[in-house]
Amino acid sequence: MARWHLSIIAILSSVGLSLGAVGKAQSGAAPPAPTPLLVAADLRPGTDLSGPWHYSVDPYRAGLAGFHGGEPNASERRWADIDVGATMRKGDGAMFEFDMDSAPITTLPASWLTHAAEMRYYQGLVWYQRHFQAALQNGKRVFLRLGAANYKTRIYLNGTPVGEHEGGFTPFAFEVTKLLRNGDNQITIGVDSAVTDTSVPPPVTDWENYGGITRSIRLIETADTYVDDAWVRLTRNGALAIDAHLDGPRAAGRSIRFFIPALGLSRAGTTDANGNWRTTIAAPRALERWSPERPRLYDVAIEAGDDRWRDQIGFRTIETRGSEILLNGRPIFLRGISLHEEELGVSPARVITPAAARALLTEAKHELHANFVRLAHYPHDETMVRAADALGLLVWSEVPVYWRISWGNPDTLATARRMIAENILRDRNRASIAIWSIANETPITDARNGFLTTLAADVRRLDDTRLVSAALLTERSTANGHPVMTMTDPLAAQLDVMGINTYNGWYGDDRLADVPAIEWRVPADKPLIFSELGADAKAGFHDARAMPQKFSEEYQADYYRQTLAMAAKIPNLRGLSPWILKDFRSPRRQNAFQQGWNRKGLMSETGQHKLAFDVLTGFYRGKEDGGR
Ligand code: GCB
Repeated sequence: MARWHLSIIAILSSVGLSLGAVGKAQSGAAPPAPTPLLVAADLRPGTDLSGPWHYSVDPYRAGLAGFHGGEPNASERRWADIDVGATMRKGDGAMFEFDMDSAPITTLPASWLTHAAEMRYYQGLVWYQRHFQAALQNGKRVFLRLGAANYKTRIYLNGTPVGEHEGGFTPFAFEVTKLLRNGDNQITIGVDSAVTDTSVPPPVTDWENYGGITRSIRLIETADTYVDDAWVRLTRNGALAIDAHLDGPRAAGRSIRFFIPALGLSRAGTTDANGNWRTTIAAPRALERWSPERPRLYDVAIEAGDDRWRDQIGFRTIETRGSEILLNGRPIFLRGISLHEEELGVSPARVITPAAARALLTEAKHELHANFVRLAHYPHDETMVRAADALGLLVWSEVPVYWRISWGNPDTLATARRMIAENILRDRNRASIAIWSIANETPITDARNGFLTTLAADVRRLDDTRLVSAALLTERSTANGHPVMTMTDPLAAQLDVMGINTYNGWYGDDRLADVPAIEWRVPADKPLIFSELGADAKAGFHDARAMPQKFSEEYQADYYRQTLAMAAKIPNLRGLSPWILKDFRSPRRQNAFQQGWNRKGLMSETGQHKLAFDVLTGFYRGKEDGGR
């Protein structure tokens, strides 16, 4: 905990120093200190609370406040530790407007979208409840950890509030050691999917707002003093650097030991007064570096007293030199594809099991010959990032700072800062993550520049081993009869890699044949990535004419051919992450081809390849072995 506070203070005190070329960073309200981090919690022993849960909709949020405001009426408190049926049967006049024990049952984790037909378009508050058994043990601590719940979450254990969290895509944990009962326990979770003008993301997006508990729900058991945070990485100068933070009554002055058994590596030390330990070790000669071709992961452990923290970590460096991106010191072209967090199938509910993650990423890696994925537009399930580590795919990770954010609102800034911190602290041990992106298609204003300058500074402070990027907007003009796309965003000065989304030939009336001649004016001294390009096609819809219509597979395939020809002419283009691997739900897309889906996938929602899939595969095969 202490370490977290230190880093937040460091971030805040940096604000005055981070006045970059684009203007003044905003300080805003301090991001609330996150609850325990429990880094690599997914590998710690615990009790899985996924499975059957009761659920109850609460469209008027009566469980949170009375209808005149103030405290909620006793008859509405879904989290009360009470047997509603038995209490009413007593006949003493007690009455409730809910009964969680007789409410419908669903299986978690999953968005409520598929709980029942009437839940498909529900946005608002839903209460979940279940019981579980616990056996208390002296000297142990227990944390309740959710991988993510969208968007605002309130947790109660045995009738007592445990904590709240805002943000739909990052993990959070609360200690429940003192609230647990030996034997039966009742847990209630209220999740409100409503996003507002001040949330991150804002309400208008191009994806489905999957409300509910979409990721793991676990009780995690640790020793009384345990490794709450650990960061193990290869620095750009070739050393292994280890930071660890202990939490608990014996965190200070504690013996601690770091191991990589496969390398015969072991280093001992002692934590400082705040429970922190930091060391660097010259990288052993035998260390095999992680790369997409050889995604070598090592079992890594840290021991402190009774606690043993473990993770599987790959070691590599990523940096830029001029307009090059260097992986392990060698130039790389990022052969990418974008993905939403949505499993294959006709009715996805954002259930990313290891098998679902592998199914998606295997298409990218082995069918498309990609070495890079853009996990859009928010941090994906940790399962997805672990699968990228194991399969050998570099990752662009981002926060949903998208389109119309309330740039001037200090609470929105605080939310975004906390979200990016939760994302980085969860994932900075993942070799696959190469780029942290701070924003997508955000119009330039002073307020926005300040907001994003603050985020960029936060990222660099939390992780100095990766690249910072954002998907930037461009302006269009005409010169010598052909279109010119110019990027003048001052934020580019803060970034290591410039991202640009391009849709010429899809949005607007450019003819596909004219796309290759489009001229790009972007700073040449940094790497550029086309972070999106794409066109819709309905799988199976064909148009064999010389000029096929939009939404046909032929149009999409030709769009790819012409856009790739355009891209090939840009000297500092160092990668692509076309939009997108698979068709995804988007309620704003309602024409006859779309019917609620964004059809820019190279595959349909069930995995049927469209013609454009092979076009991009051909381009990527030509780029393998460093080809440009
Ligand atoms: C974009 C957005 C992405 C959309 C895509 C589209 O530029 O970043 O979220 O889904 O375009 O399909 O229009």
